[in-house]
Amino acid sequence: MIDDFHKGLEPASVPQDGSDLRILIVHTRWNSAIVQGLVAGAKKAMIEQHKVKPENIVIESVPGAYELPFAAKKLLEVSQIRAAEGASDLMGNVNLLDGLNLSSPTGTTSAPSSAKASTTATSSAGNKQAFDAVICIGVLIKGSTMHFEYICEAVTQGIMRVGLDSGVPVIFGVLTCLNEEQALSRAGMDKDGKGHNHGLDWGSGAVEMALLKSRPL
Ligand code: DLZ
Repeated sequence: MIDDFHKGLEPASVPQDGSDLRILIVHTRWNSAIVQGLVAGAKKAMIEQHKVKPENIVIESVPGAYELPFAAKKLLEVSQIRAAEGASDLMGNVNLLDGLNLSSPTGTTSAPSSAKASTTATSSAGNKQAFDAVICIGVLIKGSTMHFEYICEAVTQGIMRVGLDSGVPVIFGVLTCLNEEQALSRAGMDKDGKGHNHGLDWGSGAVEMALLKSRPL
């Protein structure tokens, strides 16, 4: 047994200051209770460990894990257009969004009322800073058919593609579990309390990767 064993992600060697970052979380409504625990973990790490401002964390929801890559791509694009619009405003130029009918700063993804409220609250200030990182959060639990394998493969590839194509880090916050007990343990929600909330690691990972993206080399 290793004495100083650290469960989950070992902290970075230098503090990761996220106070200037804007982070998007896209989560599923499948397996909602466990997903909410993971979302809470990601937010906790970003706010308490990395000083990300709560109003700079935007939360959107999608139906299931299969929809995560599309939503991440779409919302990233919208945030980048909004940021360009902000820069254009500052220069006194023509509005780049004229004719584009984008109704909200975070796009048009439908969400349940609870998730929508938090999205509106965080985005209504008209923040035009593009997202510095995205965290896609979901829980896939194996059933009795091949469905699980196909969705896992598609989501994994899709999330990686969004990150590589956009140049914005996209964290793979998707648990792929054989049963519900495994998922509960990896969300730190197991009965015996031995589990670890992987959402904490995803929050820290998002900050670290966002800072890496903009680090002068
Ligand atoms: C259909 C389905 C199944 C069987 N299981 C899950 C799951 O465990 N976790 C999850 O996030 N989504 C699941 N889905 C829904 C798919 O991800 C997707 O929403 C639908 O196939 C519609 O595209």
